[in-house]
Amino acid sequence: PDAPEHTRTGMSPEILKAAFIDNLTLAVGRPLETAVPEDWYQAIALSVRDRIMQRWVRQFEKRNAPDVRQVAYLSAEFLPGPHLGNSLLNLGITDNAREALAGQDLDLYIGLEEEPGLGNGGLGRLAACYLDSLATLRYPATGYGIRYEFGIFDQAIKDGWQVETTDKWLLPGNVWEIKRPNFAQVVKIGGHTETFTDQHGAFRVRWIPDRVVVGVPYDTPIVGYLSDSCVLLRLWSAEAAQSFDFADFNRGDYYGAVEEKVFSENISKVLYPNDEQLEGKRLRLEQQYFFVACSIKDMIRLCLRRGSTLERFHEMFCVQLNDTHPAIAVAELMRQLVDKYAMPWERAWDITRRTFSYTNHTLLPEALEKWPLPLFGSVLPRHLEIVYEINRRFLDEVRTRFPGDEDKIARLSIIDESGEKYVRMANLAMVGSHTVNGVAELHSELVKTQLFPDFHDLDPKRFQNVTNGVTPRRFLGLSNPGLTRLIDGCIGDSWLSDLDRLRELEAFAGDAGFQQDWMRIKLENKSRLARIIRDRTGVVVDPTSLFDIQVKRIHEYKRQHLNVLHIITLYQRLKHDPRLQITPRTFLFGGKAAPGYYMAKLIIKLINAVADTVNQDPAVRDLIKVVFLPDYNVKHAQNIYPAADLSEQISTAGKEASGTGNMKLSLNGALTIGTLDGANVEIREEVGAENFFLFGLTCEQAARLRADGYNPGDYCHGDPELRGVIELIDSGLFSHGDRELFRPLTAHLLERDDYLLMADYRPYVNCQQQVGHAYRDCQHWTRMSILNVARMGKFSSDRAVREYAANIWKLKPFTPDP
Ligand code: 26R
Repeated sequence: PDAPEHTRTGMSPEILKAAFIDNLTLAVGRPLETAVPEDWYQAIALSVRDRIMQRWVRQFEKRNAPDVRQVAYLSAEFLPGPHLGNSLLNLGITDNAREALAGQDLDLYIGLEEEPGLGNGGLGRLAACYLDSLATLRYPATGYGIRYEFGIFDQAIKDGWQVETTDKWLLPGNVWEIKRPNFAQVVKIGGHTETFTDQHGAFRVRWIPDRVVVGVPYDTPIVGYLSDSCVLLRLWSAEAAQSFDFADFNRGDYYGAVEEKVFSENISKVLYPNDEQLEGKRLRLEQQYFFVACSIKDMIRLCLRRGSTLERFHEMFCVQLNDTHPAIAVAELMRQLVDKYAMPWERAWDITRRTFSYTNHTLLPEALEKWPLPLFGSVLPRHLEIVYEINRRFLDEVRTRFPGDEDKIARLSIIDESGEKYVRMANLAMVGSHTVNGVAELHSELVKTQLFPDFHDLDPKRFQNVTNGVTPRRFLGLSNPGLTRLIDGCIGDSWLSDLDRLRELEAFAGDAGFQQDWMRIKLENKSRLARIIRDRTGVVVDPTSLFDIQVKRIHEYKRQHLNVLHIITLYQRLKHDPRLQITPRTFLFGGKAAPGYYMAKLIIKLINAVADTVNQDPAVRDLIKVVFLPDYNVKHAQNIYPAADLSEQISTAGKEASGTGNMKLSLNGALTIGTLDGANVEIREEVGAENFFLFGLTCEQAARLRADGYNPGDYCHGDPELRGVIELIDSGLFSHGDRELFRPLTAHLLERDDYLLMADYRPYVNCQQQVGHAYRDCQHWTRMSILNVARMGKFSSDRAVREYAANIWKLKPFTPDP
């Protein structure tokens, strides 16, 4: 007979109940009678952690076997979202936990968790989706990053403006992480280099830093969906080398000693909330180097512990660079191999090139990282020398292939010497990687032709595409239980780990009964969101209206203000014709603006100003409601996606690398109104042009328009309705008579309009009219919604991770236990 289940590992409702109570009393330290919901959350989370830890430890031998290659995913950002709900789902014990809690509200407890907001948006969330898929597919993997004490700021709206407050996610404690002081690493910063001759008479370099900090890893194992497999998220926290500098202390300089501690700990203090420009921030460079150095040293330690030599480093580890933020890893691995382990340069370079691959996530020129040379040299003096040597050898090679083409050499160089000198991190990542990939087909083409054409000429085979994907576990299974149950009842439950099976839903797209159920669930989800909107903003919205949703970072290129122009257009029409019938809509916005990005903040103010005016005006007859939901994050996103009817993906073509919100919304049955940008192109291909609302310039047309001399004013003056909208904003109607408040925005649109809103306005508004019309045909809309979900299989992060593993990492999954 089976051994009885252990309280710390068993999965049955009875055992879980015992575990919760054990943890409540013995770990949280609360008697049953006085426990508050926060105590229950802790007790349940600790019980879940036990079960994850058991799987993690069980896999230990396999993971450390000498022939196992693993991927290290280096990312300055991870946005995992709250862990408890997802871990219960992945362990397959949500129902058992509910039963164990007989009568108590598990969802309440799940909702109490503070999420680790250790990322800005798409890039960090993608990393988290990939960890979920890596674990689910049983690949050996570690996500390496920074344990920021303060993640992305919390956003509040005051008088329509964004107000930032610090994110104190660690305040209530974090049960999911385990501190590993024994694996701490020492990191050097600043100082100078010296040369010396070693005992074999070889010429060597040593780096004398002017300060050192200690990186302490905190580990969070991430369990896969019904896979019994885990991956590790290892985040580094900066600590002072000694908590007291005793020399200073003995001299009586107590404050001086403590100051040093504060200085060191600054490195992992806060996430930079910028997702476009960042001018030479020393601390940011220190952050990047800090986590990269810790991670590379950790890999070297693991490599040596397994009895391997560093000659085989690239056989033990493949390292994925998530954008250029960790690109300094190329120089750091070279430094370790050459300086510390005395490896010949050529050998070290070969290993380095076989180790790294690089993912590009943005084409925006202002988001390409470059460091002023003096700054780079003062933080990383030895790395600067190494970068120069890498560059010298690389450019020598280029010169033999393209003799005399000094322009080309200047463009390829890792050092930008056109004016003030800079280190170009993208060029360093390119030169140091065996593969570079974009994140959607269109984007990957543009990476070849627009961003790195010279590198592409040099070596086209290095360029790949891996279209992004999202985890269906969190973004459908967890966040949309109603739809999940309906799909399970229809095609079984295997789709959650094999998303292509959703295609079996196509057969039911025209089934009247199924459509009814589909609509009922969407309405329930919308009613839930309507309650959240009322509770958080005071605005009352009608759940039967069309929920038109744009949630993402606020950026001019994402064109939230184009959406606003459409809202004002409808408003203007309703004012002119008091009996006009339009499809009732709720416009919902969510997203944060970088604190220093003035235009983005003004767009938030505009949305709220229009909301205030429109929501109050009796002439609107409640036909349109506008809502800005503050503090958009993973937790809120999980309530929003399931309630969406329409997904706004309206960036200027050629600007959005991929987008992933587009996938999550469509996966939840929203139809997309969008441009041919990023992954929209592939979403439309998959769902069918007839189930997608397309508008706007293509990226080629946009380029041609700009080249031919774009004059936004012409569009405005040629379109009376558009002119009316701009004039309405300028009239002060939305700003209590202040005619100047939004002038920077309207003036920019009329005079420069970098993102071509004026050109795309009329096609957008017309397309929106078709949307409104289509929504009135409930059955047809529902059919399109079902088909959207049925055809989302491609956009699972499982598919994306398999592609990385097969084409870039050459990685094999663990074989399941017999
Ligand atoms: C250099 C620093 C200021 C910085 C620049 C850019 C910091 C952060 C970013 C964020 C970028 C790299 C980002 O998040 N890009 C997004 O990546 C997603 C995942 O691939 C894409 O879906 C999305 O289109 C892209 O904007």
